[in-house]
Amino acid sequence: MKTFTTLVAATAIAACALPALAQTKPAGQPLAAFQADRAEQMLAKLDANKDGKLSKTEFEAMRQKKPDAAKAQGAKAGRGERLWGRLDADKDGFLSRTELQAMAGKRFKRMDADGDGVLTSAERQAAAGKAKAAM
Ligand SMILES: [Ca+2]
Ligand SMILES: [Ca+2]
Repeated sequence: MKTFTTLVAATAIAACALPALAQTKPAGQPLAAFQADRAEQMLAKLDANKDGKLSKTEFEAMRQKKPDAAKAQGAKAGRGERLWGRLDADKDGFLSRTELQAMAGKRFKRMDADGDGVLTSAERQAAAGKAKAAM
């Protein structure tokens, strides 16, 4: 019986060790994954003509659909223009996947409270709470 108990204990230890090994990736979402996800989500939602990039019209459609979000960002006359100017880095009149990822990266840095390059669910919730408070 003693042997059995030892065996169970050893198995339990091994079972605990496994998830620890799998955790070479920290809990939460790393920057690159966040950027890729965001860009894909925005394209999936906003790229009306499915050309893989956002035209200004497609991008503005989002802002008009979400007036609260635009307000939270402090939308004023001309703000959309300046925002677009910053986002369209190569000034081709479209937001490419790369440009959307750059935008997501900036957002990530604002949300990553402890700056460790990983967005935890707590940091996401805090950011969501702030957005609500701004409204
Ligand atoms: Ca561009
Ligand atoms: Ca973090």
